[in-house]
Amino acid sequence: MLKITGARVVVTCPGRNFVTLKIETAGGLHGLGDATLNGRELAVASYLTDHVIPNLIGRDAHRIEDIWQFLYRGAYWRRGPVTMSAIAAVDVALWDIKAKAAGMPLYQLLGGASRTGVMVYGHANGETVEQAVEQALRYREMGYKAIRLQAGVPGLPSTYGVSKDKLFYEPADAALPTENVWSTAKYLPTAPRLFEAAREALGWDVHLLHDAHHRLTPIEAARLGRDLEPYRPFWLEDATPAENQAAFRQIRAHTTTPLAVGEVFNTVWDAKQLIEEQLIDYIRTTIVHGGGISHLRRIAHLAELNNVKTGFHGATDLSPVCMGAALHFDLWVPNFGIQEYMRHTPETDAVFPHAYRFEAGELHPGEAAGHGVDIDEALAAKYPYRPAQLPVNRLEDGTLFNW
Ligand code: CS2
Ligand code: MG
Repeated sequence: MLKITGARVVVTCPGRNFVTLKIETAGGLHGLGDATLNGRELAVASYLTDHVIPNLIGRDAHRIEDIWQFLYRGAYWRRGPVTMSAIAAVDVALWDIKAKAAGMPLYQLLGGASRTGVMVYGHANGETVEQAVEQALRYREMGYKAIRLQAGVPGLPSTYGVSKDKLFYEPADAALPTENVWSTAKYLPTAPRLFEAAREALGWDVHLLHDAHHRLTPIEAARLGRDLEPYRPFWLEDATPAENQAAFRQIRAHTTTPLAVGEVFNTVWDAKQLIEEQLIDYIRTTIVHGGGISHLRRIAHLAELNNVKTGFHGATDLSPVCMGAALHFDLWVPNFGIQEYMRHTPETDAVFPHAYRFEAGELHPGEAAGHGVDIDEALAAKYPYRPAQLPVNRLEDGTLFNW
């Protein structure tokens, strides 16, 4: 019995908001879990502080599965991003504690390494195709084997994925949502041009990815998937909003471009049809929003049975705690695909010292016991929460659309 003696939520904003759960035990071991939900951070902080932590004190930290089931079934109001991010934070903190108690890195506890390192992809973007390709060349110089390409759309003032600072991308840029303007008609011709220029400049020995960010109808997604086929993309991500899982049958019927989806999912139920009908090739649901390691193992095993690989979300709004835990999972999981890696800023990395390292296009979680990520609470306290929300999108005629 390893008694949980305390737990608290740390909200900090070293450039962007992060929510971290710290669980302490009688043995003096502590564990950390990421609970960051971009634009809704305080909802998860309250869910943990007001509704979860009182239920943790006195429980056995080793009983990870029992606590997961208590928090999932016991909530009554199951699923949803807030609930599952809170459950994820508890789950990851308990896995961190168990691995520390066992004196081993978390990947060993999961089943050991299935590969030598974790292939990651970086984010090349630019206002123009030329600028995006220039950034892609820079990422290749940095050793990346896989690069996501995003470019501005002529005629639109801004576009998803194009950032001012080329190495860091943070879309939650204001206390209330900024309004972006979108036109699919203007966008559709740009992505093939971007990929053509990128293949011309980088050749074929690099994986190229693209994120359509939920903005196409299924048939538009099929059109784009077909237009990109000559350039062999590694994947086309979030091609169409995926609440309607069956909609992906239309895309699948028209194109061989691999499909990735799931960063906004929070349980296996969001992806069950997509996976069982093999309508996608990569599942992006990640540890912080998908109920933690215990639930992501279930999703990964279902995916494994159906030729679907993992491709975890890894944007800057997922903290280094999530990245650390994800890398241990990535090193172990048999059907690993790729890991997104948007670098955090130096001030974020200072708040969250970590063992993972980037080398030759791969990340390795390191050999520290647990998930290898900690928090400097004194430094975290210097960065108070700052209200920030994600943008919204409107079509050119003002219709509210998908961001
Ligand atoms: C994007 C994210 O990383 C991705 O693939 O979809 O930038 C996403 O927009 C943010 O994580 C939302 O907070
Ligand atoms: Mg995405």
